[in-house]
Amino acid sequence: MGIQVIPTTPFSDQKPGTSGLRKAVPVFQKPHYLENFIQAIFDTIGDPQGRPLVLGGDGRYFNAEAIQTILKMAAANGFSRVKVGQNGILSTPAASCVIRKYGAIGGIILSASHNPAGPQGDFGVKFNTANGGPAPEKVTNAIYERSCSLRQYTIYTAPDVSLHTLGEFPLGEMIVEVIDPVADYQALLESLFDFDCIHDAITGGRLSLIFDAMHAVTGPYAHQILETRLGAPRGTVQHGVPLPDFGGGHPDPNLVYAHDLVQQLFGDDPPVFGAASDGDGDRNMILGANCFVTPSDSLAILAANATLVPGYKEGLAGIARSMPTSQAADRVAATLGIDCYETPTGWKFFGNLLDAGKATLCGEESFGTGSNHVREKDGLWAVLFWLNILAIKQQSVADIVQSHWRTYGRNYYSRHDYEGIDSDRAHTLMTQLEQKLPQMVGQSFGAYTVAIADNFSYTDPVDHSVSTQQGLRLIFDDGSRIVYRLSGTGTQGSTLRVYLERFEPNPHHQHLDAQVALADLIELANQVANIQGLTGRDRPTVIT
Ligand code: VG1
Ligand code: CO
Repeated sequence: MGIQVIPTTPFSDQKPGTSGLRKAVPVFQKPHYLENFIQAIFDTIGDPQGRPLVLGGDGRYFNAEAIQTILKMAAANGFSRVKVGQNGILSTPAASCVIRKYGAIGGIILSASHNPAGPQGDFGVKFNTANGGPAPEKVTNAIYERSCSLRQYTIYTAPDVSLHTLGEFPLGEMIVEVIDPVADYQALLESLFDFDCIHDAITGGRLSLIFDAMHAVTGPYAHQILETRLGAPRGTVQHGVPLPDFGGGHPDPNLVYAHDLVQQLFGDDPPVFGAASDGDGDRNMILGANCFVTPSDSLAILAANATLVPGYKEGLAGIARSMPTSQAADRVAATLGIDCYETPTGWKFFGNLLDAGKATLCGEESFGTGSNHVREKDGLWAVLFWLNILAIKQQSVADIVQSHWRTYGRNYYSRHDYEGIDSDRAHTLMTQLEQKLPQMVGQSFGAYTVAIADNFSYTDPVDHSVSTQQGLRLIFDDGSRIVYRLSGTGTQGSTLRVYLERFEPNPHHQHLDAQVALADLIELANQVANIQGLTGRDRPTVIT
């Protein structure tokens, strides 16, 4: 027992991506790999005394082992207290909530989010700062630099700490505090939404629902909040037992991977509402009877109806969306007379806007929605926001969506992903396309004339930091767009994402299938970037 100093050599591949460091499990299992990255975090965050560190994960394979390693390293690195979720569980938004509530120095969340899990699946480590949000680029860059020069790490040698029982347990000089992963988070949501109104609508039979936890972290949260507190019948929460391999599934709540749920909402006798969340609980998919709400529309609809909900009844300071997210929210912001911010992809870019009080609601097209209540996107928060609106309006999801389109117009939207393509070819595609952009301005392609063609660059309005190369944009003179990005969360090859958007103001033309409505743009996107030629793929792997 005692503190050990372990010599190590740096790994050159510990640069965090869009959302933390994600690698295949066997990479994290390499000797010293996890330890090096954790030491790099600890060396970067400053004095660990006095304020707790928050620790938890989505329960995926390797979560339990990693938690023990991190606890022992925290004890050896001078932390006084670690608040860890019972059995090592904390969803991403719950971790953000706990960091903020208890003034923590920050938190470590173990998750690869929507990536599959298991011995051959993915694992990940995210570091969140004291505001509860993902570390901004200047912090992740500092962690990476530290990881490149690391020569040793320190760890306390002791038996594993049991995380089954709530309470405080010593580990060397440090206290390990095992907390209920749901309680603080539930209390926060209860302060925002009218739980009694939702409860009455559910138990009164006016609001039927199903929630698919995809065998990931939201199971215990959804059981407690939707069934126990809000009175939804047992069985409302499906796939509610978290499994280390997420049941072999892909815990990404979209039309492809949440097919069980989709079948029920589009089948016989569907419930009023259906939703799913991802591996770590920060994403959401919203469905109604025979209706899918795109995440971009969901953000706009929540914004337009926010004052119905107690936590937002005073109105919104502003809305923020990631650049590839559709401009539906911009139209609501314009009507409300509030600012709408356009940030690069990744929740870390919303942190400054939320901290500065410039934005209240934020969203990404990738099934991420959230607000200033925490500094992460929040799956169950979005579900409760919808339930609160439905309980008050007593309309179907489809009616709410269609009447929104009639008022604001419809932004037809779709994302086409080409997953696991050869990295060299993906980079060639992006480079060749970027070279073509300058001469494309002013050119016409059928009905579309290019107004702007660039590589998106963002200057943070709060700290003025600049983030360049955030996605290639073709913006047409009618506001339609094609955006191309390479994913920063994958672990195998490269994933090309193509985002397509077209505005339709005429209510008579708002009921097409998005793939049909966007057919011209899809064709153009493929042609301009020579996707088929360069990737060898004749169609996307996932369409959302
Ligand atoms: C994807 C999404 C992005 C999201 C990120 C993390 O990133 O596009 O919007 O913030 O995943 O989400 P990328 O770089 O692969 O496009 V989560 O729920 O996986 O932490
Ligand atoms: Co996630």
